[in-house]
Amino acid sequence: MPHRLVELPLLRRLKPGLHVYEEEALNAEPALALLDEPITPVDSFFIRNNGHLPEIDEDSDWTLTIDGEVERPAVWSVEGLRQRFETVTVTAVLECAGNGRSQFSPATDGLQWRLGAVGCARWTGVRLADVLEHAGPRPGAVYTAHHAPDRQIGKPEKAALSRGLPMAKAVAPETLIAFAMNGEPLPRLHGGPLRIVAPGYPGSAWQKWLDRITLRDVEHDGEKMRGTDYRMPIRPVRPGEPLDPANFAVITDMPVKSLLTAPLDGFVAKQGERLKVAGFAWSGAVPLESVAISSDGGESWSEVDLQAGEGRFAWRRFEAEIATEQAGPFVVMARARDAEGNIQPLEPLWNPRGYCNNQVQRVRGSVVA
Ligand SMILES: Nc1nc2c(c(=O)[nH]1)N[C@H]1C(S)=C(S)[C@@H](COP(=O)(O)O)O[C@H]1N2
Ligand SMILES: [Mo]
Repeated sequence: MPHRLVELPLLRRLKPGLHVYEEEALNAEPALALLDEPITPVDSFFIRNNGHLPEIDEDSDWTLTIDGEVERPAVWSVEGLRQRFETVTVTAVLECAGNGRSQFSPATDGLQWRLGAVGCARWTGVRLADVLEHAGPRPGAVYTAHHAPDRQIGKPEKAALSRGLPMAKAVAPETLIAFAMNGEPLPRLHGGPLRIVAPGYPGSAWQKWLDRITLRDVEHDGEKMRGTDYRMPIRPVRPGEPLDPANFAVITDMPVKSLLTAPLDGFVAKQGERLKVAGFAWSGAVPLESVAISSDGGESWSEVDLQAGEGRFAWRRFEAEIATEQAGPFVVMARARDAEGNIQPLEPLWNPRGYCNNQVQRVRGSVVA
């Protein structure tokens, strides 16, 4: 059965709680109330596409080609990968580099994501390292290039996205070619039958509908891999300043961050009752260390207990209760810190394309007598 573009009514049925930004390049994010679970259900998971959804026939016809700087190029079927290589499951946060972009001032180009372009799922597949080892990378191989059949809107000759990984991340044990999500076959909307899982890297590195991996002897320069795309300035850039792509580097690591999933913006609490606060924290390459919350506008912070979470790349839950002594406006904030002392900033670190906003979230509500 050929896979047609997803019809909006179908999406609304599959993922009823998502706010749809764009239909042609389907982009949608959940309300934060839907993210209040350690493992994000597929029907609450955000969707990010740079182009049309590809038309895919049966999974059984799918092949993955390995070529470029390798001794033994190969073509794998999904079944072939499953039979030849060990199956592993990694629980990991997938976050779009543009998550939180709507909070930048001045506004930057790009989808104006609120805070929901993130989720944590169990990803099952084979290690990219094993598949590459089988092909025998040549000494000159420094970067992978990932390819998929989705095309840009109005430009069918152009790939929607073709990104890659530095070899060190490609062969890291957590990096997968995944075929399942939360124990189900990987849904088409999330890249089925095969996608890259690159824990700690921005979502853009998690190529969906993966059908070719080419090892390269230079940093990959595919679609959305050049200029300022998914790149951060290596020294601060002021709004309006002319941009020199030489001052930008590929985002290879997402910053430490937390998300409050309770209470929600606009909450009303009763004076004298304790207010339940809950959320999640995660980080990229550097492990998460701690989370503190504040209910006095950041004057004082108190550390909360972090639940274990499912391994190094999963998000970790925190729950706390805070006193509501005075009636009036009430703001809850959470701030995560990683093991190298990096801490969420109180204001976003502006950059021209609006990436990696890990500013402290402020949930605003009120306490009533
Ligand atoms: N082939 C392909 N893969 C892709 C993309 C895309 O447009 N095409 N978007 C990337 C981006 S920017 C993100 S944030 C994630 C989103 O994954 P999801 O839609 O499963 O949430 O997919 C990545 N993989
Ligand atoms: Mo993204």
